[in-house]
Amino acid sequence: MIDLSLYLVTDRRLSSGRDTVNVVAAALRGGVSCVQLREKQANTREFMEEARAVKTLLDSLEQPVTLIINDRLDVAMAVQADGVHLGQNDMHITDARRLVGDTMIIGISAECIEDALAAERAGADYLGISPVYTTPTKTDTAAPLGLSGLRQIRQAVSLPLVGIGGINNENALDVLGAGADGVAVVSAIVSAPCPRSAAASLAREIKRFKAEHPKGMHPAPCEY
Ligand code: TZP
Ligand code: MG
Repeated sequence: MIDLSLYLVTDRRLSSGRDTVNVVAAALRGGVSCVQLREKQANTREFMEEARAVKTLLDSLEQPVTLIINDRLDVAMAVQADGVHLGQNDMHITDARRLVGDTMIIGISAECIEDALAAERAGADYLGISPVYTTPTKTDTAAPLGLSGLRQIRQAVSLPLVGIGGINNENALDVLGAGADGVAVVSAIVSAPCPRSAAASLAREIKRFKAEHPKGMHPAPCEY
């Protein structure tokens, strides 16, 4: 089972020249529960090498941490990652399922209720609700959904949800309060002077929130 609580998404451009594998190692020490390797610059061979190195790192942990590969099902399959994350312009989930069946976690980015409902119907394992807040990290996004948009999606689908976009220490608990099962962050961890302590303080707050709300914040589904 994937633990979406604190979902790290990597970005080498925002890592202040630090190596992605080292940033991931530090974030793991801080307590991230899931790692998505997102490589928009690397060529396929570099992506493969990095994915293998991160997989080796995750496999060496006492407590397994899920590895998700962004965009590239072929890379995910080749390194035996746990899953792949697909956006609305990536391979369709139906085609991905045809290739990997239920052996792999498939996460889908949803920017509106319709995306979320379609992904749920198509058999997604979780949704990345994007973007919750404005973010400079990804420029080709829809308008921010805000907490109300996130809440509406929470009410429309029963899949696990992770919010992404502009999430940091200041607003992470609001995102959980609106019904997300976890928060996905890029810059709040990879650009932090100390990715370990940035992850640790987010993880601490999230753990506290979850202890106070053991059933999560799942309002009853409504009719659409
Ligand atoms: N998908 C939707 S928003 C986003 C991605 C990859 C970037 C989020 O980055 P940050 O730095 O956590 O706002
Ligand atoms: Mg994509």
